[in-house]
Amino acid sequence: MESHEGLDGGTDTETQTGPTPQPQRPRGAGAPEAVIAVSAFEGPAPAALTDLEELEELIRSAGAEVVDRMVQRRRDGGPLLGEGKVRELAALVKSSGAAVVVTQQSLSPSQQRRLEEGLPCRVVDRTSLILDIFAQRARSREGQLQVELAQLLYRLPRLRGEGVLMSRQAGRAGAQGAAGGAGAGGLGTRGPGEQKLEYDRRRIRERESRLKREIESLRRRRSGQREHRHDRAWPLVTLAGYTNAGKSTLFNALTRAGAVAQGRMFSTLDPQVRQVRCPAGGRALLTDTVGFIRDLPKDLRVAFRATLEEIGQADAVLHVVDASHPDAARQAAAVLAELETLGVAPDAVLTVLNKIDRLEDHGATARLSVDLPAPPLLASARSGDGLDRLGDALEEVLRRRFWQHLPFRNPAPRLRARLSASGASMKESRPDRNGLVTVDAWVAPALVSRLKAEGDDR
Ligand SMILES: Nc1nc2c(ncn2[C@@H]2O[C@H](COP(=O)(O)OP(=O)(O)OP(=O)(O)O)[C@@H](O)[C@H]2O)c(=O)[nH]1
Ligand SMILES: [Mg+2]
Repeated sequence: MESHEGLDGGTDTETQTGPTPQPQRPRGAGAPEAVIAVSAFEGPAPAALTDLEELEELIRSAGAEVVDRMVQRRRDGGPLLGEGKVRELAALVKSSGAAVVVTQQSLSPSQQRRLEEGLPCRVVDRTSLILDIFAQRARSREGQLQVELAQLLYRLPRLRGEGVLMSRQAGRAGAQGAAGGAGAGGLGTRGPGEQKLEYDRRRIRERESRLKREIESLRRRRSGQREHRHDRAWPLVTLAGYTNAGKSTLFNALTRAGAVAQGRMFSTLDPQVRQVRCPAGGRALLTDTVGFIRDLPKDLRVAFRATLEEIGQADAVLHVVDASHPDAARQAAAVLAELETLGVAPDAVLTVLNKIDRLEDHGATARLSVDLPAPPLLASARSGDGLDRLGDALEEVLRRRFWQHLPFRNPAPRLRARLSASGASMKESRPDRNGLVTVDAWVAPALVSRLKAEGDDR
């Protein structure tokens, strides 16, 4: 490819476009939007290429089509893309018929504006792309509120930048829709510049507070339900893992549920809970939840705090890794770091190397170069391979806390009924010489303490 000023010649400069030049095709209505993926990276090139592949996967998951890519090493302290590079990209946009350029790097409002001025298409960064995918997937009330909050948080600082631009534009002919797409389009272009923006900003802040309050009240309701589940005495187990690792498929395999599992990223947003039975009969509640991704946008992290916190409260976490993914080790490391921030104890984590049916060499998974708190389990959620061992291992992790030997002088019918109503599995010994009966129960320690505190007939 032709090189341009300020970008070529140095050993620190790499440019790649490709994979294959796409002939321009007429795109009918309803066809997926054509997108060019762009990365102006710093740091090691192999990681940047893997990140770009992930970006392309995200673009496809958002329902668009990647028609070309541009990878460029960014010069120290230089602009994201130099002028020549922007011109090159503009030509690529025209020849490929792309409607959108998506950048791997986050764009400041001024970077975004500069690119939009130089390109005949919309410009979106990775964060905003992920927010878009979340917006498409959110089904539950809580999920929708969380996504809306994340979008507001993302947009607020950007309004300030646009405010300056819009106030400058206010005196001009005016209503050229901002190229930022839905939501950003038109904001500030119709009114008297800053005043309109101030007004909108205030309303946005009000909306932000309302959303936070509503999310908090839904969270409280859900945590009430969680308490109730504790009443039922079962341990809480959460699936966690990189997006697309196979969490929902494993959830379905373990619970015979019908959770959506698809070969696209972030299929699951709303937590789902089902009962699972461990091999020796102990029961647990299994939660399927939203997937992780490297560099999770901070606005999403804030908005999904409640969902993420729930992972931190689980009695055990099944950390699902797509062992067939070329980037499995980095993905696993990213998830483990996230689990640590959420306060998950290392001995509560069971790592499941999933999709082993796609591996010819199972030994390859053992060489996965990531520090795991415990030896991983190999499984295929699709074929069912390894799920028995997984059940045993899960039971082993939970057994330490949930399998209890409770001595009773006389387990009166009332106590038996309470334990049994709470879902505890019980085995009762015959009374010994002193009339003591031991009840082996699979029951949460919290429930036992409460029964004791309530002065049951123990
Ligand atoms: N070959 C193979 N494919 C699997 C296996 N487990 C899951 N998959 C496929 O991987 C893709 C992603 O599976 P999901 O279960 O949706 O993954 P997830 O982790 O829930 O993904 P998100 O909810 O998007 O974060 C789907 O196409 C599944 O059919 C497996 O053991 N073997
Ligand atoms: Mg899922």
